[in-house]
Amino acid sequence: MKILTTIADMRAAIKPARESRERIVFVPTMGALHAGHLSLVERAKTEGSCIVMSIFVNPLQFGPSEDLSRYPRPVEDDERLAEEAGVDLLFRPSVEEMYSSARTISVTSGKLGSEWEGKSRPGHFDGVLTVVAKLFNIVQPDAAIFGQKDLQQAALVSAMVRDLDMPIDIVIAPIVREVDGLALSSRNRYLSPEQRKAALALNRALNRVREKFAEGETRVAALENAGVSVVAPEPQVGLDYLAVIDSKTFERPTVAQKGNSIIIAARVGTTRLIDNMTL
Ligand code: PAJ
Repeated sequence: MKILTTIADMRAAIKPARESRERIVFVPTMGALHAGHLSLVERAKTEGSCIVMSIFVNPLQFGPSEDLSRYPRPVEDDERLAEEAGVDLLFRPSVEEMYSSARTISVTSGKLGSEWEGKSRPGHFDGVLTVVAKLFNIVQPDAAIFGQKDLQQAALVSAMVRDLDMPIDIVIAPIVREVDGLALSSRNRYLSPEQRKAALALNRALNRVREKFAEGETRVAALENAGVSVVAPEPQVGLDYLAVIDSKTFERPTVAQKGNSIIIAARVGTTRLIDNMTL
């Protein structure tokens, strides 16, 4: 595995693969790699032969009171995990390399970017799309893999590629969970053992909504109430939102249908967690 820290080196390293018409598949991450990230690499290997991963903790997508400075950066573990997973090129630029002081242009994420996660984290998705657009321009992959874990992010990246005519296939890979159901996240390492247990309420709430739907309940408000009633008794869990939405538009229907998504966001202590499931 080659590790590149400058844009020029990254472009030079990818050139031979492009010239020999290898299919280049890209997995963008912020590091603190876990089995969820590594599942994206596995998926990437089924899509192409040259696998590029980026590790960049993107300051643009963190709010002023968010966890940018404490976000985990286990550099050596990440390099080892990426190499073992089969990454060919690892792009790990500095903030200065990615953002020149002259920078004035950014991508705006539109209406969808200001709802749900975007409402709770103003500017977050503009930051995500700006860095993803930059990374796409640097790597110029044929395909890129994103996790369903960040459902709204995946929808927005797909919309950006469509609306800005970027010739990149976006692949969405399923959520990897712990055996007890907790969705893997780099932020799980902030949780104390007690909070870790409380965090399972997110998954339980999603499952409860799914069960209700399977039993024949289709009224969205009733489904959402069933989910909220699972989280409400947990003193450690502060619910931000739980909603049944159309998986493409992220709008709430009044009557739920198969294929809709249940999305949830909650704070456990100071850690914000998100999860989702398909009905
Ligand atoms: P990060 O949170 O590191 O996630 C990188 C990728 O891994 C995303 O596509 C995310 O959806 C996926 N992922 C995270 N947890 C997962 C899980 N449990 N199962 C499957 N996939 C999972 O998302 C970002 O970084 C950033 O916003 C980024 C796109 C890199 C832009 O900065």
